[in-house]
Amino acid sequence: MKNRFLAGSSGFRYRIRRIIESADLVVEILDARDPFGTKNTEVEKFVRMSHKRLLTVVNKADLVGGVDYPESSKTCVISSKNRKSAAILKDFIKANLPKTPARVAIVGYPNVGKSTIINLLKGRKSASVAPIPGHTRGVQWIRIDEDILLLDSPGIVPSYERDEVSIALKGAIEADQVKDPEHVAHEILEGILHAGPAKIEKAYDIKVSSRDPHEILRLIALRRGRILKGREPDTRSAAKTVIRDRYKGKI
Ligand SMILES: Nc1nc2c(ncn2[C@@H]2O[C@H](COP(=O)(O)OP(=O)(O)OP(=O)(O)O)[C@@H](O)[C@H]2O)c(=O)[nH]1
Ligand SMILES: [Mg+2]
Repeated sequence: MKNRFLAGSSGFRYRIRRIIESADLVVEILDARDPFGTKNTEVEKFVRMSHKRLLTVVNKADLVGGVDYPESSKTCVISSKNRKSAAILKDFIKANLPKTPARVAIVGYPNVGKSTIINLLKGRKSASVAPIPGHTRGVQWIRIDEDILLLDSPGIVPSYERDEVSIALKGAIEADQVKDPEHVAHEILEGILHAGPAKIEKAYDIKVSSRDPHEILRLIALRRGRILKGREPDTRSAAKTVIRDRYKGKI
C-alpha cells in the first residue's frame, strides 16, 4: 500500500527518531474510539530508548459514551471540541515538564487530532487541521508560552500495521487511497448497527430496513443521486462517503 509513513518508507525511522530526540517530552495522542488500536508501540519504544518522558492524551472523548482506557497520572482524557480542555491539557503538560522551558513533541496516528490539540493549546489556529489523514506534512515548532514549545508532527502508522482495513478503520488512511472502500464501509456500518440503525438513518436521511451493509450503501448512493450507467447505485462512492463521515465523527 502507498503510505509515506508505513515502514518500508525509508524516512520513517529517521524522521520519528529525529522528532523524539529533539523533544524533552513526548505526548502521544490516541483516538477515544479505539485508544489501544491507535497506540503506536513502535514510537513508544523509541521514546523509552531515548530516555524521554511519555504522556498519553486520549482525544475525541465526545465521540464515545465512555472511554475504555486505564486512568493514570500520565494519562489525560479530553475532547478538543470542548474549550475547557485547553486549561486541563495545559495543566497536565505543565505538571509533567522535565524542565523549563521544554520542547514537547505531539505524536500519534494520522487524524487523531494532533494539530487540533496544538491549536487548542495555542488558543488560535497555528497548525492546519483537516478530516483527511496525512494532512500535516512537515514538522512545525509552535510556542505556547515561555515554558512550552510544541512540535506538531505528521501522523505515523507503525510498521507492524499492515492490514489496510484495520488502518482505514482507525481513520489513518485517506478514503481515496483505500483499495477496497466497500469492505471498510461494511465494517464501519456493521459496527454502528450493533447500536441500532438510528445514527445511519439520521446521517443519510434514509430508512434502514435491512442489516445488510451493501444494501445500506445502495440506499445512501440512491439518496445522494450517485448512480452509475445502467442505473446501478454507485456503492463504491457511497462507501468513500461513509469512510469520510466516520473520520469526521459524523457517524
Ligand atoms: N469530534 C471530535 N473531532 C475532533 C477532535 N479533535 C480533532 N477532531 C477532528 O479530527 C480531524 C483531524 O484533526 P487533525 O487535528 O487534523 O488531526 P491530525 O492528528 O493533526 O492529523 P494528521 O495531520 O493527518 O496526522 C479534524 O476533522 C478535527 O476537527 C475531538 O476531540 N472531537
Ligand atoms: Mg495534523
